[in-house]
Amino acid sequence: MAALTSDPILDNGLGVIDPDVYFQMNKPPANLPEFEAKLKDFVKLHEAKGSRLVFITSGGTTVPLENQTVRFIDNFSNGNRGAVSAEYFIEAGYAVVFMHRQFSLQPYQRHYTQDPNKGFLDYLVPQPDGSIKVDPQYAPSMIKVLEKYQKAIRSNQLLLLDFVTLPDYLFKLQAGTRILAQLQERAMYYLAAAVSDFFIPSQKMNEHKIQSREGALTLTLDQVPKFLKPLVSVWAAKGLIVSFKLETDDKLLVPKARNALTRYGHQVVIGNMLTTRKQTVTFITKNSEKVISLSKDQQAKDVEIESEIIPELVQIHDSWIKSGATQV
Ligand code: PAZ
Repeated sequence: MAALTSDPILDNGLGVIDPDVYFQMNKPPANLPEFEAKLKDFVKLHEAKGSRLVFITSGGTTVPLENQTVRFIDNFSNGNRGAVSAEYFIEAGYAVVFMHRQFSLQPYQRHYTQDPNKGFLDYLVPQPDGSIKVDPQYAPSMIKVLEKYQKAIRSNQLLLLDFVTLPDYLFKLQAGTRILAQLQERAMYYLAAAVSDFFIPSQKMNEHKIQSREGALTLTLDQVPKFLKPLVSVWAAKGLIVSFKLETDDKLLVPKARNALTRYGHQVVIGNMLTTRKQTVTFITKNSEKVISLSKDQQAKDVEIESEIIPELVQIHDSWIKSGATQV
Protein backbone atom coordinates (compact mmCIF):
# COMPACT_ATOMS: atom_id res chain seq x y z
CA MET A 1 0.00 0.00 0.00
CA ALA A 2 1.45 3.38 -1.03
CA ALA A 3 1.92 5.93 1.75
CA LEU A 4 -0.42 8.88 1.57
CA THR A 5 1.77 11.97 1.67
CA SER A 6 -0.62 14.57 0.25
CA ASP A 7 -4.25 14.87 -0.74
CA PRO A 8 -5.30 12.13 -3.14
CA ILE A 9 -5.77 13.07 -6.78
CA LEU A 10 -9.33 14.25 -7.14
CA ASP A 11 -11.12 13.43 -10.34
CA ASN A 12 -13.89 16.03 -10.36
CA GLY A 13 -13.30 18.67 -7.75
CA LEU A 14 -16.03 17.16 -5.54
CA GLY A 15 -13.62 15.21 -3.40
CA VAL A 16 -13.99 11.91 -5.27
CA ILE A 17 -10.70 10.11 -5.68
CA ASP A 18 -9.62 8.55 -8.92
CA PRO A 19 -10.10 4.73 -9.06
CA ASP A 20 -6.35 4.18 -9.70
CA VAL A 21 -5.52 6.18 -6.60
CA TYR A 22 -8.02 4.13 -4.64
CA PHE A 23 -6.22 0.92 -5.60
CA GLN A 24 -2.85 2.37 -4.63
CA MET A 25 -4.11 3.50 -1.24
CA ASN A 26 -6.02 0.39 -0.19
CA LYS A 27 -4.91 -3.12 0.53
CA PRO A 28 -6.14 -5.93 -1.74
CA PRO A 29 -8.01 -8.79 -0.04
CA ALA A 30 -5.77 -11.66 1.09
CA ASN A 31 -7.69 -14.16 -1.06
CA LEU A 32 -7.34 -12.17 -4.30
CA PRO A 33 -4.72 -14.58 -5.79
CA GLU A 34 -7.05 -17.54 -5.14
CA PHE A 35 -9.99 -15.61 -6.66
CA GLU A 36 -7.91 -14.88 -9.77
CA ALA A 37 -6.67 -18.45 -10.14
CA LYS A 38 -10.18 -19.95 -10.00
CA LEU A 39 -11.51 -17.38 -12.43
CA LYS A 40 -8.65 -17.86 -14.91
CA ASP A 41 -9.26 -21.63 -15.00
CA PHE A 42 -12.99 -21.10 -15.53
CA VAL A 43 -12.45 -18.56 -18.31
CA LYS A 44 -9.85 -20.75 -20.00
CA LEU A 45 -12.29 -23.65 -20.07
CA HIS A 46 -15.07 -21.55 -21.55
CA GLU A 47 -12.84 -19.76 -23.99
CA ALA A 48 -11.90 -23.15 -25.43
CA LYS A 49 -15.58 -24.19 -25.57
CA GLY A 50 -16.64 -20.91 -27.21
CA SER A 51 -19.27 -20.33 -24.49
CA ARG A 52 -20.82 -17.02 -23.65
CA LEU A 53 -20.03 -15.94 -20.14
CA VAL A 54 -21.78 -13.60 -17.73
CA PHE A 55 -20.12 -12.05 -14.71
CA ILE A 56 -22.86 -11.38 -12.15
CA THR A 57 -22.31 -9.26 -9.06
CA SER A 58 -24.88 -9.80 -6.34
CA GLY A 59 -25.72 -8.70 -2.80
CA GLY A 60 -24.56 -5.72 -0.77
CA THR A 61 -21.09 -4.54 0.21
CA THR A 62 -20.21 -3.76 3.83
CA VAL A 63 -18.38 -0.57 4.74
CA PRO A 64 -16.07 -1.12 7.72
CA LEU A 65 -15.87 1.59 10.38
CA GLU A 66 -12.68 0.29 11.99
CA ASN A 67 -9.55 -1.29 10.48
CA GLN A 68 -9.90 -4.14 12.96
CA THR A 69 -13.55 -4.30 12.10
CA VAL A 70 -16.17 -4.77 14.76
CA ARG A 71 -18.76 -2.45 13.23
CA PHE A 72 -19.72 -1.82 9.63
CA ILE A 73 -22.45 -0.21 7.54
CA ASP A 74 -24.54 -2.58 5.45
CA ASN A 75 -27.50 -2.34 3.08
CA PHE A 76 -30.78 -4.12 2.34
CA SER A 77 -29.76 -6.30 -0.60
CA ASN A 78 -30.06 -10.05 -0.04
CA GLY A 79 -28.86 -11.07 -3.49
CA ASN A 80 -32.20 -12.25 -4.81
CA ARG A 81 -31.86 -10.46 -8.16
CA GLY A 82 -28.41 -11.92 -8.82
CA ALA A 83 -29.23 -15.46 -7.69
CA VAL A 84 -32.46 -15.71 -9.69
CA SER A 85 -30.80 -14.17 -12.75
CA ALA A 86 -27.94 -16.68 -12.58
CA GLU A 87 -30.42 -19.56 -12.95
CA TYR A 88 -32.02 -18.01 -16.04
CA PHE A 89 -28.63 -17.26 -17.61
CA ILE A 90 -27.60 -20.89 -17.09
CA GLU A 91 -30.88 -21.99 -18.67
CA ALA A 92 -30.01 -19.77 -21.64
CA GLY A 93 -26.69 -21.62 -22.03
CA TYR A 94 -24.37 -19.09 -20.39
CA ALA A 95 -21.45 -19.91 -18.13
CA VAL A 96 -21.98 -17.85 -14.99
CA VAL A 97 -19.43 -16.29 -12.66
CA PHE A 98 -21.47 -15.50 -9.59
CA MET A 99 -19.59 -12.96 -7.49
CA HIS A 100 -21.79 -12.58 -4.44
CA ARG A 101 -21.75 -11.20 -0.94
CA GLN A 102 -20.76 -14.06 1.35
CA PHE A 103 -23.87 -15.79 2.76
CA SER A 104 -26.28 -13.91 0.50
CA LEU A 105 -28.67 -15.88 -1.71
CA GLN A 106 -27.12 -18.34 -4.15
CA PRO A 107 -28.58 -19.80 -7.33
CA TYR A 108 -30.62 -22.99 -6.71
CA GLN A 109 -29.83 -23.04 -2.97
CA ARG A 110 -31.96 -19.90 -2.63
CA HIS A 111 -35.14 -21.97 -2.97
CA TYR A 112 -34.43 -23.42 0.47
CA THR A 113 -32.65 -20.64 2.31
CA GLN A 114 -35.04 -17.69 2.43
CA ASP A 115 -38.14 -18.92 4.17
CA PRO A 116 -38.12 -17.22 7.59
CA ASN A 117 -40.12 -20.13 9.01
CA LYS A 118 -38.07 -22.96 7.60
CA GLY A 119 -34.42 -23.90 7.91
CA PHE A 120 -32.36 -26.61 6.22
CA LEU A 121 -33.24 -29.29 8.81
CA ASP A 122 -36.97 -28.67 8.40
CA TYR A 123 -36.85 -30.21 4.92
CA LEU A 124 -35.58 -33.53 6.27
CA VAL A 125 -37.14 -36.49 8.06
CA PRO A 126 -35.23 -39.19 9.95
CA GLN A 127 -35.87 -42.79 8.91
CA PRO A 128 -36.22 -45.82 11.23
CA ASP A 129 -33.00 -47.31 9.77
CA GLY A 130 -30.98 -44.26 10.83
CA SER A 131 -30.84 -42.65 7.37
CA ILE A 132 -32.42 -39.32 6.39
CA LYS A 133 -34.89 -38.49 3.59
CA VAL A 134 -36.31 -35.30 2.20
CA ASP A 135 -39.79 -34.69 3.57
CA PRO A 136 -42.10 -36.12 0.83
CA GLN A 137 -44.11 -32.88 0.67
CA TYR A 138 -41.00 -31.01 -0.61
CA ALA A 139 -39.41 -33.79 -2.66
CA PRO A 140 -41.17 -33.25 -6.05
CA SER A 141 -40.15 -29.59 -6.34
CA MET A 142 -36.75 -30.16 -4.71
CA ILE A 143 -35.77 -32.86 -7.19
CA LYS A 144 -36.33 -30.42 -10.09
CA VAL A 145 -34.12 -27.78 -8.49
CA LEU A 146 -31.51 -30.38 -7.52
CA GLU A 147 -31.31 -31.74 -11.06
CA LYS A 148 -30.80 -28.26 -12.52
CA TYR A 149 -28.17 -27.46 -9.89
CA GLN A 150 -26.24 -30.69 -10.43
CA LYS A 151 -26.36 -30.24 -14.22
CA ALA A 152 -24.95 -26.72 -13.86
CA ILE A 153 -22.14 -27.99 -11.62
CA ARG A 154 -21.37 -31.07 -13.77
CA SER A 155 -21.15 -28.98 -16.91
CA ASN A 156 -19.00 -26.38 -15.15
CA GLN A 157 -21.51 -23.64 -15.89
CA LEU A 158 -21.37 -22.02 -12.47
CA LEU A 159 -18.46 -20.53 -10.57
CA LEU A 160 -19.21 -19.14 -7.11
CA LEU A 161 -16.89 -16.42 -5.79
CA ASP A 162 -17.57 -14.18 -2.84
CA PHE A 163 -16.85 -10.76 -1.35
CA VAL A 164 -17.77 -9.05 1.91
CA THR A 165 -16.47 -5.50 2.18
CA LEU A 166 -16.43 -2.65 -0.30
CA PRO A 167 -12.64 -2.90 -0.90
CA ASP A 168 -12.96 -6.65 -1.30
CA TYR A 169 -15.66 -6.07 -3.96
CA LEU A 170 -13.75 -3.35 -5.80
CA PHE A 171 -10.47 -5.24 -6.05
CA LYS A 172 -12.29 -8.37 -7.23
CA LEU A 173 -14.40 -6.40 -9.70
CA GLN A 174 -11.25 -4.95 -11.25
CA ALA A 175 -9.37 -8.25 -11.31
CA GLY A 176 -12.41 -10.23 -12.49
CA THR A 177 -13.41 -7.93 -15.34
CA ARG A 178 -9.81 -7.77 -16.56
CA ILE A 179 -9.61 -11.57 -16.66
CA LEU A 180 -12.89 -11.85 -18.54
CA ALA A 181 -11.80 -9.19 -21.03
CA GLN A 182 -10.07 -11.88 -23.11
CA LEU A 183 -13.53 -13.20 -24.08
CA GLN A 184 -14.18 -9.79 -25.63
CA GLU A 185 -17.80 -9.41 -26.88
CA ARG A 186 -18.74 -12.87 -25.61
CA ALA A 187 -18.61 -11.61 -22.01
CA MET A 188 -21.52 -9.85 -20.36
CA TYR A 189 -21.20 -7.96 -17.08
CA TYR A 190 -24.41 -7.88 -15.06
CA LEU A 191 -23.79 -5.54 -12.15
CA ALA A 192 -26.68 -6.19 -9.77
CA ALA A 193 -24.81 -5.80 -6.48
CA ALA A 194 -25.84 -2.97 -4.18
CA VAL A 195 -22.48 -1.24 -3.83
CA SER A 196 -22.02 1.48 -1.26
CA ASP A 197 -21.52 5.02 -2.59
CA PHE A 198 -19.71 6.05 0.61
CA PHE A 199 -16.79 4.69 2.61
CA ILE A 200 -14.09 5.57 5.11
CA PRO A 201 -10.58 5.29 3.62
CA SER A 202 -8.46 2.97 5.75
CA GLN A 203 -5.97 5.72 6.63
CA LYS A 204 -8.84 7.78 8.11
CA MET A 205 -10.35 4.87 10.03
CA ASN A 206 -9.95 4.05 13.69
CA GLU A 207 -7.54 1.15 14.02
CA HIS A 208 -9.38 -0.35 17.00
CA LYS A 209 -13.00 -0.67 18.05
CA ILE A 210 -14.63 2.77 18.41
CA GLN A 211 -15.24 3.36 22.12
CA SER A 212 -18.67 4.42 23.36
CA ARG A 213 -17.14 6.36 26.27
CA GLU A 214 -16.10 8.98 23.68
CA GLY A 215 -19.79 9.99 23.34
CA ALA A 216 -22.03 10.29 20.29
CA LEU A 217 -20.50 9.04 17.08
CA THR A 218 -20.16 11.39 14.11
CA LEU A 219 -19.02 9.80 10.88
CA THR A 220 -17.69 11.47 7.78
CA LEU A 221 -17.74 9.23 4.75
CA ASP A 222 -15.89 9.87 1.50
CA GLN A 223 -17.48 9.20 -1.86
CA VAL A 224 -16.55 5.92 -3.51
CA PRO A 225 -14.67 6.47 -6.78
CA LYS A 226 -16.71 5.97 -9.96
CA PHE A 227 -15.54 2.51 -10.95
CA LEU A 228 -17.87 2.15 -13.90
CA LYS A 229 -15.70 4.62 -15.76
CA PRO A 230 -12.51 2.48 -15.99
CA LEU A 231 -14.59 -0.70 -16.16
CA VAL A 232 -16.33 0.49 -19.33
CA SER A 233 -13.39 2.20 -20.98
CA VAL A 234 -10.47 -0.03 -19.95
CA TRP A 235 -11.09 -3.20 -17.92
CA ALA A 236 -13.95 -4.67 -19.97
CA ALA A 237 -14.03 -2.39 -22.98
CA LYS A 238 -15.38 -4.94 -25.49
CA GLY A 239 -17.96 -6.67 -23.30
CA LEU A 240 -21.66 -5.94 -22.94
CA ILE A 241 -22.07 -4.01 -19.71
CA VAL A 242 -25.39 -3.95 -17.90
CA SER A 243 -25.62 -1.91 -14.72
CA PHE A 244 -28.56 -1.52 -12.36
CA LYS A 245 -29.88 1.70 -10.90
CA LEU A 246 -31.97 1.59 -7.75
CA GLU A 247 -34.08 4.52 -6.58
CA THR A 248 -36.85 5.19 -4.07
CA ASP A 249 -38.17 8.39 -5.71
CA ASP A 250 -39.69 7.39 -9.04
CA LYS A 251 -39.13 10.83 -10.57
CA LEU A 252 -35.39 10.24 -10.36
CA LEU A 253 -35.24 6.74 -11.78
CA VAL A 254 -35.16 7.28 -15.54
CA PRO A 255 -33.16 10.56 -15.52
CA LYS A 256 -30.52 9.04 -13.26
CA ALA A 257 -30.35 5.82 -15.23
CA ARG A 258 -29.95 7.80 -18.45
CA ASN A 259 -27.36 10.01 -16.81
CA ALA A 260 -25.32 6.92 -15.84
CA LEU A 261 -25.48 5.68 -19.42
CA THR A 262 -24.29 9.00 -20.82
CA ARG A 263 -21.62 9.43 -18.18
CA TYR A 264 -20.02 6.00 -18.49
CA GLY A 265 -20.92 5.13 -22.09
CA HIS A 266 -21.91 1.52 -21.47
CA GLN A 267 -24.78 -0.32 -23.13
CA VAL A 268 -27.68 -0.95 -20.75
CA VAL A 269 -28.96 0.40 -17.46
CA ILE A 270 -31.81 -1.43 -15.79
CA GLY A 271 -33.72 0.89 -13.49
CA ASN A 272 -35.72 -0.46 -10.58
CA MET A 273 -37.57 0.94 -7.58
CA LEU A 274 -36.94 -0.43 -4.11
CA THR A 275 -40.54 -1.44 -3.46
CA THR A 276 -41.46 -2.77 -6.91
CA ARG A 277 -38.15 -4.27 -8.03
CA LYS A 278 -39.59 -7.77 -8.26
CA GLN A 279 -42.48 -6.64 -10.50
CA THR A 280 -41.20 -3.83 -12.74
CA VAL A 281 -37.92 -2.80 -14.32
CA THR A 282 -37.05 -0.23 -17.00
CA PHE A 283 -34.46 -1.06 -19.66
CA ILE A 284 -32.57 1.98 -20.83
CA THR A 285 -30.20 1.98 -23.78
CA LYS A 286 -28.79 4.86 -25.80
CA ASN A 287 -31.78 4.92 -28.13
CA SER A 288 -34.56 3.25 -26.20
CA GLU A 289 -36.54 2.94 -23.02
CA LYS A 290 -38.63 -0.12 -22.30
CA VAL A 291 -40.65 -1.02 -19.21
CA ILE A 292 -41.02 -4.68 -18.35
CA SER A 293 -43.77 -5.43 -15.82
CA LEU A 294 -45.31 -8.62 -14.59
CA SER A 295 -49.08 -8.77 -15.06
CA LYS A 296 -51.34 -9.49 -12.07
CA ASP A 297 -51.82 -12.98 -13.42
CA GLN A 298 -48.05 -13.57 -13.65
CA GLN A 299 -47.60 -12.24 -10.11
CA ALA A 300 -50.30 -14.57 -8.82
CA LYS A 301 -48.43 -17.47 -10.45
CA ASP A 302 -45.11 -16.37 -8.84
CA VAL A 303 -43.48 -15.68 -12.19
CA GLU A 304 -40.05 -14.16 -11.61
CA ILE A 305 -39.29 -10.95 -13.50
CA GLU A 306 -35.80 -12.28 -14.27
CA SER A 307 -37.50 -14.80 -16.59
CA GLU A 308 -38.28 -11.75 -18.77
CA ILE A 309 -35.11 -9.73 -18.11
CA ILE A 310 -32.66 -12.43 -19.15
CA PRO A 311 -34.17 -13.31 -22.59
CA GLU A 312 -34.24 -9.57 -23.36
CA LEU A 313 -30.54 -9.31 -22.47
CA VAL A 314 -29.67 -12.42 -24.45
CA GLN A 315 -31.18 -10.73 -27.54
CA ILE A 316 -29.20 -7.57 -26.87
CA HIS A 317 -26.07 -9.68 -26.42
CA ASP A 318 -26.76 -11.46 -29.77
CA SER A 319 -26.85 -8.12 -31.44
CA TRP A 320 -23.75 -6.90 -29.54
CA ILE A 321 -21.75 -9.94 -30.67
CA LYS A 322 -22.94 -9.64 -34.29
CA SER A 323 -22.66 -5.92 -34.81
CA GLY A 324 -21.31 -4.23 -31.69
CA ALA A 325 -24.66 -2.48 -31.24
CA THR A 326 -27.62 -2.94 -28.91
CA GLN A 327 -31.00 -3.04 -30.62
CA VAL A 328 -33.94 -3.55 -28.36
O1 PAZ B 1 -30.36 -8.11 -4.04
P1 PAZ B 1 -31.81 -7.75 -4.09
O2 PAZ B 1 -32.58 -8.68 -4.98
O3 PAZ B 1 -32.39 -7.62 -2.72
O4 PAZ B 1 -31.90 -6.30 -4.75
C1 PAZ B 1 -31.49 -6.12 -6.08
C2 PAZ B 1 -31.01 -4.68 -6.32
C3 PAZ B 1 -32.15 -3.72 -6.05
C4 PAZ B 1 -29.84 -4.38 -5.38
C5 PAZ B 1 -30.55 -4.57 -7.80
O5 PAZ B 1 -31.62 -4.83 -8.65
C6 PAZ B 1 -29.97 -3.18 -8.08
O6 PAZ B 1 -30.67 -2.26 -8.40
N1 PAZ B 1 -28.64 -3.04 -7.93
C7 PAZ B 1 -27.95 -1.77 -8.10
C8 PAZ B 1 -28.18 -0.89 -6.90
C9 PAZ B 1 -27.57 0.49 -7.09
O7 PAZ B 1 -26.40 0.61 -6.76
O8 PAZ B 1 -28.23 1.42 -7.59
